[in-house]
Amino acid sequence: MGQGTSKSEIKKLMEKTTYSKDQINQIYTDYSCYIHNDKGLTFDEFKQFFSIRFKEYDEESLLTMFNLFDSDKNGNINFKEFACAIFIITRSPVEEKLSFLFDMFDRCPKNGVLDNSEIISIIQLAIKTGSSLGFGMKESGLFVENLLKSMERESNGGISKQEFISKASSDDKFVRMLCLYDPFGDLLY
Ligand SMILES: [Ca+2]
Ligand SMILES: [Ca+2]
Repeated sequence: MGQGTSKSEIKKLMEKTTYSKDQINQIYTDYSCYIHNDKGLTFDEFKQFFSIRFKEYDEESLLTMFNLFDSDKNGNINFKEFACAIFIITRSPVEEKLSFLFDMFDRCPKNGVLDNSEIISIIQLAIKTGSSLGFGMKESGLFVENLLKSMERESNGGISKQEFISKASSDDKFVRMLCLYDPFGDLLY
């Protein structure tokens, strides 16, 4: 496996993501089809890879997502960053997905709380992506309303990450509406 991914790094990756060695190899093969330089995926290549899953996402959300996955902040997604991204998007526990979504939407300003406008952005996106995934408008509307109400009761001036995770993790519908779901069967994403 290229890009200086050593055996011990693969082992670490397997521990972190719970993927088997074969699955890591499969992810690497898919990843290799999209890269055009050995630093890793550019933002455009990243978008191309995820275009089917995140087709309703706006550019700004995708860019924020890309930057969050780019943990060494070099402007490319290398293989390790990529495998972790795939894991967060699909198989990670719901709390981890929510933590990621929180970081993605805590952006203007990035201050450790979600204020009203950030909550509205996340809900607007959830409704848009949820309806394209087959969640009914009424169903998603009601769900979002309940989510908002329960959050309002708890918070003054913003929702902390802890509140957000504890409120939204009661079921995984919210993260699934935002396209963070584990695919069926043997599919990895
Ligand atoms: Ca990087
Ligand atoms: Ca904020």
